[in-house]
Amino acid sequence: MNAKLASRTMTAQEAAELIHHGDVIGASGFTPSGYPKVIPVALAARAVQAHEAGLPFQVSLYTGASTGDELDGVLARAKALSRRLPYQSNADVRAGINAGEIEFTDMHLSHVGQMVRWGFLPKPTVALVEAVDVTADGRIYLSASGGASASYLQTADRILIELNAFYGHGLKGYHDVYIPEDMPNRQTIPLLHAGDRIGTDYVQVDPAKIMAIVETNLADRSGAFREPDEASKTIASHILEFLKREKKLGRLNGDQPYQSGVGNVANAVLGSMASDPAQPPVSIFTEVMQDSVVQLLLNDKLVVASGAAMTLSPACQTLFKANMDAWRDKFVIRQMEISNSAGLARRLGIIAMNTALEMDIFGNVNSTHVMGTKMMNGIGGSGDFTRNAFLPIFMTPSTAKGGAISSIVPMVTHVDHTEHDTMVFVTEQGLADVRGMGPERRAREIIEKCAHPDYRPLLLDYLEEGLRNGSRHTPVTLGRAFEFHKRFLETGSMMS
Ligand code: 0RQ
Repeated sequence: MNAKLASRTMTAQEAAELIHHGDVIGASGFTPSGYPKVIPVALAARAVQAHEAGLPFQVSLYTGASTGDELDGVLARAKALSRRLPYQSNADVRAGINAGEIEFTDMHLSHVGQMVRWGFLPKPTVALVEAVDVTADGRIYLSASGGASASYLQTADRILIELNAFYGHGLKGYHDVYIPEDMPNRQTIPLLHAGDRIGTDYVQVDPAKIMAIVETNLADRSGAFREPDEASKTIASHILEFLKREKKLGRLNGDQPYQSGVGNVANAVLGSMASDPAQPPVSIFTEVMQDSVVQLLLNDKLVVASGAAMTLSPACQTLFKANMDAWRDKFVIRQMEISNSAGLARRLGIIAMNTALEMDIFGNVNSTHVMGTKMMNGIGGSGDFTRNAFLPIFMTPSTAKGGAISSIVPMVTHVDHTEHDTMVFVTEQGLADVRGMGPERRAREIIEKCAHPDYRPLLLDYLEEGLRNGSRHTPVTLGRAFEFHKRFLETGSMMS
């Protein structure tokens, strides 16, 4: 670090003093990966002090996606967040959103960078990013996530950096930073294969904007993955069987990359691929590269993986650290405008696998709102991928809360993915491939293949009444459409 930059090294408390009430923070972080870990803690303490003194202190927080508790949790508990986007999964942030204390904009992740650069959203005033290196001429080498950091760094006037030695310089070379040109001069994104590198491995900024550098040595705080439960394993086996059949039918070729959502079910699907001796090597074009991607690599089943973050369990972080030099050509960390690009999902012909909270018999999917009103996490990248995938797959256990909730309902209470976007549904009960079917056939297929047997008669009864009294095209009975949800709210179970 040259003298000029060295003069900007300071403590987290000093850096937090550079953030003011009303600031819009564009932070790094995508799932608990590559997010700032000490400045937000100091900022939260400042906010608490200000509140105790009767002064207002709140900021807006934009990130890549959800982050760790040292960013989202501390700020939410300090009542320091007025606005949050585009995705979160922290219990305290969620509570603040559902209590109406935090305004949450639930967005397709691929939209964020462009909306920030073009001023659709209030411009970030502060970029707060975790990096592994920074140079005197303003090259910032990001840590384990890409998110929307490059757009935040370009638009904000104040840049605060946490320089984290945990992965250190070994992580240099993993990122591929590419921002599409502005219209009307936008070019074709020159990416033809999942692993192509089309940009730089750093973000270039004006070094004069770097106000603070805080040195740390801290791991991302991500949890260990649970051993997949029986339902997840069964869902994974239905999907793998289906994909093999599709290949045999000539409707998939071996090179089409996979996108896989977050969480244990998604991890179980890729984990099952990794342990299937018959599985040929696959490419991954996704958002979050989880442990299962490393498992694919260790089992010689990974061509390359591209995503917006490496989100690894503590054990897998240690393994990654030990192999960073050897694995550099196997992983690409991108900005989410590229990892989630609609155009690239179409071009590459991705197979998208995401988790639903609930799906209805006609194929609409709710990924975000419990009982239609309570925000869970957000749509994240599931819409970016689902609408543009070659083959979108939604998975979920057929019931939740010990069977009191059916994940297959007459009508979803909030629509994130419409029947026009969806194609294949999977629960532990089976797989419904509804491509090319009209609403009635879709409904029969989804009820028969995916619904839990206890709920099938209720769903069929609903469908039959629609066919008797409603339109024979989309047999909805409006007066009964939310009867499952109403019953759950009244009795604690969707079962009659
Ligand atoms: O609640 O933990 O209190 O028991 O919802 O359910 O089965 O553990 O599922 O952790 O995989 O999350 C859709 C939320 C699934 C997630 C969602 C209850 C259930 C449990 C969680 P408890 P599971 P998961 C790329 C892709 C949107 C974003 C996305 C998500 C809790 O996958 O946020 O796909 N997706 N991004 O009991 C009421 C129902 C329910 C229900 C389950 N029908 N009604 N509660 N639950 N079904 C990643 C990114 O974008 C970063």
